Amino acid sequence: MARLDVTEIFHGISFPGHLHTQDSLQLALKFQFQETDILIASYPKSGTTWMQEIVTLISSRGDPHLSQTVPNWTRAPWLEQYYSAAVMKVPSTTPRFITTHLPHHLLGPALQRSKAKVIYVSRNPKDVAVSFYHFHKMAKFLPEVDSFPEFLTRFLNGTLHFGSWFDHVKGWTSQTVTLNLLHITYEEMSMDLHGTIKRVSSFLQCPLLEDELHNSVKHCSFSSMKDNQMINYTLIPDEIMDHSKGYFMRKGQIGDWKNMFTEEQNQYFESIFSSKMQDCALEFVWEKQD
Ligand code: PPS
Repeated sequence: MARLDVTEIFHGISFPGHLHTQDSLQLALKFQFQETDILIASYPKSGTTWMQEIVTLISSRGDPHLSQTVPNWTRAPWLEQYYSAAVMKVPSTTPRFITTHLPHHLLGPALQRSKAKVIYVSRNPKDVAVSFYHFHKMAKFLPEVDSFPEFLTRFLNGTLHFGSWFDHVKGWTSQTVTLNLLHITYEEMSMDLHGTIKRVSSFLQCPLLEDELHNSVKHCSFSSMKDNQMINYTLIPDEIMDHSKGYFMRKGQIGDWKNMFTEEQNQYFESIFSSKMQDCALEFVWEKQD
């Protein structure tokens, strides 16, 4: 399945045809969630892979064997991608880890009928935009990008692949009452990984002993994950991800947007952000705090 230049438009949102078909997207909306399922939902570049590693290590009680032998897309497949039906045998007696980049307005109806645990991961959108821009340069299944200003405009008006960041974040985070949902931010993971893993493990009803927690923290660090072939995407051939153009595990920092945004771009961003987020009380961490 190459289809590197194919775009699937589904409910008005573009998805890379390399990983999605109309059928796979449609099937995701009809997915029968089980009470034991654990769903990681996120807009791309928000810390998805990091959370996949965290839930793997929690379920393995800090033992890295699974995370070092099975690729993340097999451990926690994306529900809407074409291969997921084959990976997820239903029904399952053990908890299934599932990932999605779909917005809540598409996946919500399927989840409404279940008690599945949802972990929503968000990240400050300036860093998301920068990370996504760099990822477009290496991922050959995403459209070619020209300049950063043009990319930023498309990010802000919601016309990039995977749709609008604003709709995604507002849609999912407004569901803390209707769904069994835990909202975790990239910045929390970055500033307090130990505390975050503890929170996630208690949400998953899998509390860890201190040494299990310590091992989980160790194997979820940026340097550990950057060296782990099962999570750093180096298993993907250059024809699909051009590793000479950058790394998936790129910088892993809060506030990298400051190295990219001009003052003018920042003002433009702020004006769109404040108008689109006026109905939302979420607060974001924009730079590393000492
Ligand atoms: S994707 O393509 O949607 O699955 O990408 P996603 O995993 O959501 O986001 C990738 C960014 O997360 C960073 N990352 C980490 N940062 C710090 N520590 C750890 N352990 C970690 N794991 C992943 C990764 O480097 C990407 O961010 P940038 O800013 O590009 O470095």
